[in-house]
Amino acid sequence: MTTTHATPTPTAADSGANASDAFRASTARHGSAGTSTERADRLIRRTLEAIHQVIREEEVTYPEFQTVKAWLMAVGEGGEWPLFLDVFVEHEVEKVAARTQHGTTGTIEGPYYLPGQKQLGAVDTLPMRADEKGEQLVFSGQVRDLDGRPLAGAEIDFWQADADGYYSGFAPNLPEGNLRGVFRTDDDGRFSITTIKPAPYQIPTDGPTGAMITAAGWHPWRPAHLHLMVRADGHRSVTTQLYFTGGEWLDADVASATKDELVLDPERTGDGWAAVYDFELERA
Ligand code: MBD
Ligand code: FE
Repeated sequence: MTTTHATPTPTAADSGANASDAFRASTARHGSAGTSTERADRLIRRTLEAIHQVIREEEVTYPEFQTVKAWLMAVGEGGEWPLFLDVFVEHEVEKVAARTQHGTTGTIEGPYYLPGQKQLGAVDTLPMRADEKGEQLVFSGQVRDLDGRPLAGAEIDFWQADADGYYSGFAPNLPEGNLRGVFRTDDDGRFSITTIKPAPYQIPTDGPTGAMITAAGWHPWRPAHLHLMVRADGHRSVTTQLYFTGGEWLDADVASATKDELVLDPERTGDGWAAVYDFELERA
C-alpha cells in the first residue's frame, strides 16, 4: 500500500465505527434468526466448551485472561466487531451456506458493503474521481441460469477498494459512492464494467484487530479483490469476490476468503487490463 497520498491516513476508529453503523443498518437486509431456546442452548454451550477446552489444555493464566478481557472491550469500543468477525469467522459461515448453493461460487461479504448505490447501465463506468489512481480495468461477462440461458436485467452490485486499498464510506476524504455501483445486464445477460485495478487491503494496524494480528506475529493483508452481489428475479443471489492471478497475498489472505474458481486472469490492453467472468445463478 502506498502512504504517499496527501489525504490523512484513515484511522481504525473511523472505519470501525462506520462498519458498525453499516452493520446496524443492514439487519433489515439480513434479518435475524428467530433462534429457539434449544438451538441457543446448543450453540452457546458448545462455543463456551470450546473456549474452556483451550484454557485447560493451554493452561491459560490469569494475566492472559485479563489481557483477553481488555482486548474484547477494546474491540467493542473501537467498533471493530464487524471487521474482526468478517475477517476471522465469516468464512466458515459462508462455507456452510455454500453447501446448498449451486452455480457461481460465493465467498464472504465482508464489512464494507453499502446498499442503495448508483444504478448504472450494462456497459458503464464505475463512479470514480477525475484523477482516480490506478490502472484501468474493464471487467465484462454474462449472467446466466444453470441451463445456460442469459439473464437479462440481472443486477451486479459492485464495490471495491481504490488503488490505495481504501473503501468509500469507511475511509475519510473519499467521495460518497466512489467505486460503488449497481450494473444491470442487457438483453443478452451481458455487462461491461470500466473501473481501476484495486490494491491489496490492509487491516487497520492501529486498532484492536491490528493489535491482535501484531501480537500473534501474523500479517494484516488481503489480496486485491473486487466485491459483487449478483441478483436476478426468481433466482438465488450470490455474494462473491474476484481476485487477480499472481496477486500478492493470494495464497495467504488474512480473511481466508480466496477460492481457486474466483481468480481472474486479466489480459493487457492498450491502456490497462481486461478481465472476463461469467456468473451462473440457480432458481430461488
Ligand atoms: C475487506 O476489504 C474485506 O473484503 C473483508 C472481507 C474484510 C476486511 C476488509
Ligand atoms: Fe474487501
